[in-house]
Amino acid sequence: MFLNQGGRQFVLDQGNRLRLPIDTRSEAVALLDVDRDGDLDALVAMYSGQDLLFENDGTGHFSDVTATRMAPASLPSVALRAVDLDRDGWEDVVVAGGGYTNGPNAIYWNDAGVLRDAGLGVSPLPSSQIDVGDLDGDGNLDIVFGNEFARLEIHWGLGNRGFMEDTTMLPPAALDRWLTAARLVDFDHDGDLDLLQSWFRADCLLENLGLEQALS
Ligand SMILES: [Ca+2]
Ligand SMILES: [Ca+2]
Ligand SMILES: [Ca+2]
Ligand SMILES: [Ca+2]
Repeated sequence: MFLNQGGRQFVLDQGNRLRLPIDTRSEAVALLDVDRDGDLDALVAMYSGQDLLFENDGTGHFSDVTATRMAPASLPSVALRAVDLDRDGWEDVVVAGGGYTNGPNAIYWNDAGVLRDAGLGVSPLPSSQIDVGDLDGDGNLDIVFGNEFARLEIHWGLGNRGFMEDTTMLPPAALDRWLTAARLVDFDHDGDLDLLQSWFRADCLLENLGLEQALS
C-alpha cells in the first residue's frame, strides 16, 4: 500500500496497515465499502484460491475479516470489479477466474455486509477482463468478460440476480480474440455503451446500435 503524503508524494507502507499472508500471490484488489460504514474496505484476489477481505477501521488500518464476512471460495481469481449489481445499496463483486488459472467466473453477492459466492450459473469460461454496464438500457446491469483463451462473454442482467449469457448479437470477428482488455464507454455520446476491445494485434471498437439492435 502506498500512502499519499499530500500532492503527488507517496510512501510505501511496509505491511503495517494491510498485511497479506506470507508466501501468497495476489492478483488484483477491489475497493468497496462492504459494510456500508463510510470507509473503503479491500477485497484481494488470490491466485491460491481463497480471496481475502479486509475491513477498514476508519483510520486506514485493515483487518482480515475473510472468515466472518466471506463464504469460502477455493478457486483462483485474477480480476475483480465492485459494483452494486442488484441495486440494493450493497456493493457486490464480479470475479474473473483467470485465463491461465482456469477458474470459473463468479459473483459475490453482498448480503448485509457478507460476501456470498453465488457463481454465474452459466458458461464457466475463465476470464481476465471485466466491465459492467447497462448495455441494452433495461435498467439491469450487464457483465462483459474478456477471455484470454477463447471468446468474449456478455451476461445480460435479468433482474432478481439472474443473468443469461448471449453473444449472438456480436459480429463473429469480435469473439475469437485473445483479449487483453474489454471496456464499456459511450464513445459517440449517443447515450448507449460501446465496447472497446484490445487484443494482441489491434484494438477494436464495437458501436452499440441502440436499444433495439443491441450490439453490432
Ligand atoms: Ca467499510
Ligand atoms: Ca448489491
Ligand atoms: Ca441491461
Ligand atoms: Ca454509444
